[in-house]
Amino acid sequence: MKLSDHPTKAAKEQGVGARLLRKEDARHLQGKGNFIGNMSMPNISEVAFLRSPLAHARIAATRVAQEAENVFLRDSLTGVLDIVADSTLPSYQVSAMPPLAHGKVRYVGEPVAMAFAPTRAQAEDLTELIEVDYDDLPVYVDVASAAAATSDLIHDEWKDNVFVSLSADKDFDKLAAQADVVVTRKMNLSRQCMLPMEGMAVLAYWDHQADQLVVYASTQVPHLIRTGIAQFLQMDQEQVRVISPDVGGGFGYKCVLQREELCVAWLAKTYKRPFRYLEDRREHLIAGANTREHHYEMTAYADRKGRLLALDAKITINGGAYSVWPFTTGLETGQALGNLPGPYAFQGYRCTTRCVATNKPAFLPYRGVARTGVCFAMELTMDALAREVGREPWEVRLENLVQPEQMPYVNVTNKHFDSGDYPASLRRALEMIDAQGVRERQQHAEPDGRLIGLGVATYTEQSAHGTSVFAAWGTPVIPGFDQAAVRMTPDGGLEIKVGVHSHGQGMETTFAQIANEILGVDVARIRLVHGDTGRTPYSTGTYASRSLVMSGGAVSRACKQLLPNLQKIAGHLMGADSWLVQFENGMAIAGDKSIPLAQVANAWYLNPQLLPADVDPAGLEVSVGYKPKVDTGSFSYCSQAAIVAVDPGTGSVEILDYVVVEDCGTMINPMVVEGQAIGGIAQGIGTALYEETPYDEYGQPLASTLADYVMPGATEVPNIRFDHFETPSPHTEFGAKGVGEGGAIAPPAVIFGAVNDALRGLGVEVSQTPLTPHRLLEALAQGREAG
Ligand code: MCN
Repeated sequence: MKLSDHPTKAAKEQGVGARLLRKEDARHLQGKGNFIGNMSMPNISEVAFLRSPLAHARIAATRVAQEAENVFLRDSLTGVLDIVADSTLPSYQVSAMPPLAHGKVRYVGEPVAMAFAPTRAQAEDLTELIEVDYDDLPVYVDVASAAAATSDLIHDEWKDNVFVSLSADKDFDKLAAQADVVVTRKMNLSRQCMLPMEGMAVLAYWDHQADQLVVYASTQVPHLIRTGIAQFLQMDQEQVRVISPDVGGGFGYKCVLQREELCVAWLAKTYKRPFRYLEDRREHLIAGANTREHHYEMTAYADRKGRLLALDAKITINGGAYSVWPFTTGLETGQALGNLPGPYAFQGYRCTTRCVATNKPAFLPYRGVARTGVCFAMELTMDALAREVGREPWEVRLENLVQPEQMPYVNVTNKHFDSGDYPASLRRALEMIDAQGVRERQQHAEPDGRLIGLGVATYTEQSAHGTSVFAAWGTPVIPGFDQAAVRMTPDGGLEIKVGVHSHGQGMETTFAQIANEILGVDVARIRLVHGDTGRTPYSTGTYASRSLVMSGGAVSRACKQLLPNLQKIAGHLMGADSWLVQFENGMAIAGDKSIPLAQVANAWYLNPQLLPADVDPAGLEVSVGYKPKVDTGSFSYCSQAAIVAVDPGTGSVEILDYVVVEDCGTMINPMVVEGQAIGGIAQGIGTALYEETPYDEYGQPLASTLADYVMPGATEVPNIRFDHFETPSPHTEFGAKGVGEGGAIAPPAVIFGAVNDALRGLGVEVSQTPLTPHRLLEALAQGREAG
């Protein structure tokens, strides 16, 4: 009998590829999540920080009122080292970030002092008993003034205000000289925040029984946080346990060690009792998560058909005042340099990328990392090139995309594209959005006077980067592998332990689907243990769309490693050859015989007399390490297209339609893949149209509440339509590639492309995010003036 004909086999509902509802949703929908803000603990103190009101100043004197207790300045934090995020990049300058400002302040909102009390309000009152005298220093808000400065540098010991500068030159002069067409453009992405629903949160206490510092942190990377806390508090790592409970979104904000986390850990270590700090929204907007501020000068060299021969780019990133630990400013800088060419096959490339220090909060690696910026710059350059050569924007792209027969393809920056059909994905997106229909519609004026435009973009998403890739960005973190531990319980359930952290990605479901595919255990009977350094294998954590490929790959391998023993025991119990035994729907099946998995597990744990003599004593529990076949990462890719309506009277932009054709290899759960993409696209729409943290010339942030900082809500996110390609990666388990960041990469490129398409008759091009009504009206007015 074939397995598919067996009476116990139901339709495949749970394994790889099933659109399963997320297990974890029930808990959250019923308000049963376990967030740090909801925790209570006897004798807990709440912590508040006094923050700098100035962007750049020396601390001349500090005075603490006599009645002030439990108040701390940098000097009071004995035994704590400054957070030093080092890098192996040769040009990199190290910024030592003290847990509390020392000697000078470098951005508005920088923590200068800390206080604790029974309530947050009382702790905030205590911080007001501290007086600080500041001597103003010149403030560097923009990259040009910061890079030009020769005195009063942001870090006194530096030679200039540049964190790091990288460059590449591959056959540029030779190929640029052959060009018939040269197109130059500038693009700018404004600084913005990251705004997960839950901000930074940390609770630390001393476990007297274990003689251990326990830190609950809202983090994506619990093991790294443990390493960092131990390093900067000068403790042994086994004396520190980090638990990351439910986390209300991370998006990259929570993959670094924050100074507030270090301070709270220090309090718990010092006073041996519980302390907690919860960042409020205003702190988050002013001093927390800052990202995206990129500036581009792009020159494309092409032939008359728009085939790109060479690209010259200058990229400047506003890195803020400090490099964060462990993902330094070198990461964003290296990613920008390496990923700018996108999915295109040109051969001449010259690029300089600088990350400049300014008096703004530290730059953090937001979802998509540098790729949202480089996709914006590259795709707007493609649009400009298409206009220049008089072709449709997609025709020029199809001319330049890496072709399927070229796969696997090593591009001009040595990226190893593993598999896929990039032109087919663009053609499918054009079909779904009805590009020809849009062109016909544009022949006639819209009844409401709005202008219609079509935008397209194709990008690659390097995911699951390997060891060598991270080494190229100078980070000390080595993320090219992961471990998983898998144990069958005596009643046939399964426990999976992983070091990555799921905080919205749905891994409690998708990792269970992987195990179900191999072992046939009901997903409801599989528990994912994550977010606790005391209970899970070491991992650098969740970021860079790495969890499925690395940690999910380890889960797959671990489940496969359980198989021989399971087969041996099951075969013995059924009187069948072990090699015949397969597992499905909670059953072990051999030909027309079957027994429940629970019976097999029970035999191993509780009925040794039933076991075959040669059973492996490793039993039904394994811990397995995994790395993909190559360490260059796997490359997902995607084409997105949108139709927008631009109102030239009000400057508003409405997204009328949005389509996505993505390929992340084999999908474990297509519903989760779509959810990840939709979330990312919503964030990308925010970058494109709404989100900005402006600063005045004194470095004062002008958006400090959600009344001034606009985020897209449900009404600003259109109904997004999908198609999926599934080209397996040759390098990973199941051929899966990462997808978590992808959605956020293309929307600014797509939306600006569409707006510029709508405005093409007016001779206006926009290229600065976010495209607020004000900016759009200004551009239209300039267009009218220019005639
Ligand atoms: N998946 C799948 N099939 C694939 C690829 C992925 O079913 N071929 C599923 C995975 O099993 C997993 C999810 O999609 O459940 C995302 O997997 P992956 O692409 O490996 O990304 P990570 O799990 O490593 O998540 C990190 C990524 C990043 S870098 C950011 S930033 C981000 C993101 O995920 N932050 C998020 N998505 C987020 N989603 C939420 N809700 N909250 C965040 O903070």
